[in-house]
Amino acid sequence: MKTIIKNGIVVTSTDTYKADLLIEKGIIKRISDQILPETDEKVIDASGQYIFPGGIDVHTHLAWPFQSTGTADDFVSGTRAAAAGGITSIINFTNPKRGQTLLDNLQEWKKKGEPSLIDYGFHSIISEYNDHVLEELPLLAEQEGVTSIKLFMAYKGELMVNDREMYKIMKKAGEAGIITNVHAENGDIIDELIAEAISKGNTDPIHHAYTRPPLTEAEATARALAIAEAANAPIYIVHVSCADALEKIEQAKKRDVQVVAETCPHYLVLDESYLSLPDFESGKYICSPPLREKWNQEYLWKGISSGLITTVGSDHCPFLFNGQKTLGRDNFAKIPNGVPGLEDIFSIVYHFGVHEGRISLQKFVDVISTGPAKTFGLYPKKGSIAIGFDADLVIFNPNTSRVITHKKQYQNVDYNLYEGIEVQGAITQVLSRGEVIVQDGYVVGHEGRGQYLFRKKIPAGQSSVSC
Ligand code: DUC
Ligand code: ZN
Ligand code: ZN
Ligand code: ZN
Repeated sequence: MKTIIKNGIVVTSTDTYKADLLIEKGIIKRISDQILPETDEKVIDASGQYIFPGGIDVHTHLAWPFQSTGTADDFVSGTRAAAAGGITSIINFTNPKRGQTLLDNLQEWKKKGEPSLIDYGFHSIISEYNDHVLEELPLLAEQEGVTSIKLFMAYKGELMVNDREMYKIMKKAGEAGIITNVHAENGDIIDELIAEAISKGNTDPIHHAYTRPPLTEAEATARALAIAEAANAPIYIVHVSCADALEKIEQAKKRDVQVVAETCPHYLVLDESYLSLPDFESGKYICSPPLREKWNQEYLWKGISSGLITTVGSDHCPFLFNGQKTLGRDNFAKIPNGVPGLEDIFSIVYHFGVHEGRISLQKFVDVISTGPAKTFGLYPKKGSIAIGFDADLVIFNPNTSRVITHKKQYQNVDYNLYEGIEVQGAITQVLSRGEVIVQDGYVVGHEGRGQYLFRKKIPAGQSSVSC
């Protein structure tokens, strides 16, 4: 089956130009001023619309057990929401059980991922250090194409590892061509600040932010970067939320630490004031790191523009408001940490970034697709529009607008973080490996069509694959 997309405006991380695309067997075969249908090609008219490479969200927590509960989206609802929102590939976090090997754990997660509508891969979380873990790292990369792992510096007793363990794991990971994602918050200080707050009766959601101040993120970020430097290993700092942490990354870059930085849509657009909303509405906005004072947003956008931040990931970690978030109605420390965002990341970054003039179209494509593809070993198969790439494409009408509401979302959550916000532009069609999976804004792709992403290793001394 061949498809021709006619008259669209192709946007990549380096160019914007008018062209027709020919897709054959899921791959982009030709890009030309004009491609005329010959026989039985399906023709899609994209006049006046942008054609973007599909979004690649490398930070999702579908089907993720956490804090005595679990996230509300599984791989069906989550990837359906992703597709609707212009995301054609995700990399989800695993969560190992105590005593389980990484490889056994991965098999369980690959099984969970099978019903996905879009392509999916995994970062293996390591929360329990032992020598077996070190032996398994090269096998993960070689046999399974898992070329990224994740370590936590917070959530003691559940996920946190110590500095020595981080050093050993990161060193071995680097040697195996694996990049280490790090959740950088000083868990020990945070746990003590939480205990102090609770003992004083400070239980409202705003105390979530006060007990995780920017210094706890900046300190952990600097420490993680020092560990990566000592281990001579690549490091990916997830969900950078504030200027203080970004400054540590900038300093490390100057020392040639192999660091890549990510921020999330909620840090770019929402702020700490949401944690003081009445009637426990604030509970909806609890994530870690917490939403920050508004002035930080400008630094994050500038970080994107300057190339200090090369990825925006959703950190989609959805919990229902009724029944999950409300567990912490009387005690902020019991509110599950996490917010939904997979369905909105593409539109939110486009609207507040491109439409409102903070970043260029090229930067948008870079942080939503090309950057993550390069960092996580998916390039040059995914992450751009060029001959030989998978035809993962988003057809986007910039001349319309829509209002975000949970009433029209596919995410399995009873609220939307961006409820009522009018965003410019609308996703009209999404193609995944040449197959139309979103038509006129509605998901038509079927469950189980997603493919497992076996990813390339990160070459020694680098923090991403560039070719
Ligand atoms: N932060 C969240 O908000 N949720 C999942 C884990 C994390 O680091
Ligand atoms: Zn995290
Ligand atoms: Zn996360
Ligand atoms: Zn506007």
